[in-house]
Amino acid sequence: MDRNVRIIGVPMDLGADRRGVDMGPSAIRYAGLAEEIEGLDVTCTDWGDVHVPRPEGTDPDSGAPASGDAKFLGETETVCTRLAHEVDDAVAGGDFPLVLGGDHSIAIGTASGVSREAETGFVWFDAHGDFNTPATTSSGNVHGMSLAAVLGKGSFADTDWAPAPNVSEENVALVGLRSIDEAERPNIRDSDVTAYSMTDIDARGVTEVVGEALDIATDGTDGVHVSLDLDWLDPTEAPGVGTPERGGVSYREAHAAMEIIAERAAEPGRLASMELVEVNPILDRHNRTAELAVELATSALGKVIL
Ligand code: HAR
Ligand code: MN
Ligand code: MN
Ligand code: MN
Repeated sequence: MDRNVRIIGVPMDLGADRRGVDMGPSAIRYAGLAEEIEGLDVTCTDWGDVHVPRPEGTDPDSGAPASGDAKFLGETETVCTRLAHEVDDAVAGGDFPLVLGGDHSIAIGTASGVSREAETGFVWFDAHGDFNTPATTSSGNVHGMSLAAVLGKGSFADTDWAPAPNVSEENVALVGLRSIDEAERPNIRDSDVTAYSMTDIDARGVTEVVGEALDIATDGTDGVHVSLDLDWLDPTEAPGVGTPERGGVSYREAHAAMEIIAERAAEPGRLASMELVEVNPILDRHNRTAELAVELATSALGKVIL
């Protein structure tokens, strides 16, 4: 990594049903994130946390009428607008933003901040598509809609905060899918994103799939944002997530993917930003999912075995 890493925590859980993911930033810091990054001879500054309102005393129906069935949309807008500002600030200051969630709804803020001045491709590692809209969601949870929001799908198109300024669908690749809602599937199929399921990884191997995902995300863009939902991994490796899904990638496959990202970071379509989301220490065993998040982040930032 050729830039100072700026850590930005977002203790957000309003986009998900299970409380505990708001403690993700603390758990990831406690797992030694800053120390491990400095061990790579990369400087690192912890910028603290973006303020997130508490769900107690807030109204889940805020943000209506345009929100349809999206809970806490007003608060999500507030948090994502703050985060977008912080990420934009980091990029403008020549730093590399490393954002710690929090649930995956925060990707709306990261995307908007990182793409403010630059065409940005996305590689979205996830078991889920996060492609629901307020019209198709069955849960009302914004973390299941965040990629659709970034791309201005459905009623998100009518908002001025959700669609990212410089992200094209053609430059978005999802990797590792295995849980898509019935009503969500056509949203993905009718879009121009490229979606790789676990079946693709089974057939072609993680190296080839991630290499192709990076080709898509770097094609004509200034940089790539890596959004890493820890439920991308198999729950045997990452038990501390709110919505675990069997059949995810292994520990080695996840490392291989991050190492490919690190290799590409030196190229012109370089790594622009990264986020680690959905870590839930309450559901975890001895903080191992947060430790895994730290290991994967350092791999993506250039850690090698020899
Ligand atoms: N698809 C389901 C929904 O919309 C579950 C989605 C989300 N879980 C996540 N996001 N962790 O990746 O509610
Ligand atoms: Mn500022
Ligand atoms: Mn997700
Ligand atoms: Mn997920």
